[in-house]
Amino acid sequence: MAATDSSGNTDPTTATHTWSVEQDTTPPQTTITSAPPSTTSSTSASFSFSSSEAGSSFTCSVDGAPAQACTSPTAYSGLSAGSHTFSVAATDGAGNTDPTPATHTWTAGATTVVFSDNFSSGGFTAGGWQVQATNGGTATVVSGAVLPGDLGARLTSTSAEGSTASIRKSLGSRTSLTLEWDARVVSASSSQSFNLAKIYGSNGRVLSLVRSGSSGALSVQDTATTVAAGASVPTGQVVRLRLSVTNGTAGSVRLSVNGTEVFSRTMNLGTAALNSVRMGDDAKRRTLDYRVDNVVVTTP
Ligand SMILES: [Ca+2]
Ligand SMILES: [Ca+2]
Repeated sequence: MAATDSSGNTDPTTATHTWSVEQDTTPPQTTITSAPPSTTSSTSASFSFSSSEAGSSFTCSVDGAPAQACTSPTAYSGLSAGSHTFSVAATDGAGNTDPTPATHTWTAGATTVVFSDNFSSGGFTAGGWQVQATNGGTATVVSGAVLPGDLGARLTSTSAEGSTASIRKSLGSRTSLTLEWDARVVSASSSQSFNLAKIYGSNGRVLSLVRSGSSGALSVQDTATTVAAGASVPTGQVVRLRLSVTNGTAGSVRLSVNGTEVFSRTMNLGTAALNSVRMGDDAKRRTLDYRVDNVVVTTP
């Protein structure tokens, strides 16, 4: 700084003053203040968090994804079932980022197995199946039904009058259930569709998974409509199917094939409790040889 007097003379010795500011080099500490429980059936999660330094900003990440700016609370939805880790790091006003982000690990989409059968008992009795096989239709447990050397269910029926084969399992009253199984269609009439599985409520059938005889294409049928599922079960192939339903007039139906979701839609499943599943078709005169194994039913 230099002063100039009223005559225009500038002070030849510029006055200087040196000072220092306490520079902030201390990173903030991040704390998660609310998070999901360690195990939950929900596939959504919300987190609240705070910083030891006022005025901090935050970045968040789930499962190691690139961190993104976030504010508290931050919510996630549509998480896959299984273990996830959330991490959040505060950055203070001076740009110091917490080198040890706060983390929370939890299990989303946890389910309870209400029924499973791999048919290793050699029959249908142990699983509590009700067997319907009439007029040349057969329901048997045989080795190699689906996988080589492994016991599974084989359902066959013919074009004969009254011929049918299916197995049905009661499950108690459920609002939501997920039915998974290994399916293999060894042969089926190209001119007939048939039901790979049906789900029932206490007022009757609410949902069918239908396979087209000509193409193997799948469709989902509620009490009123049939919708293409965008997937197929080709003859001879082993396909893991997963059908998740929640009842209601605006119920939820989701279908996965070999672990990939192919169909998700609101459908009318009625309001009655879901109470049983049928593998195979109780319609008659269907010419088919259909195999089923590793049936698992879970609830949220
Ligand atoms: Ca600081
Ligand atoms: Ca088996």
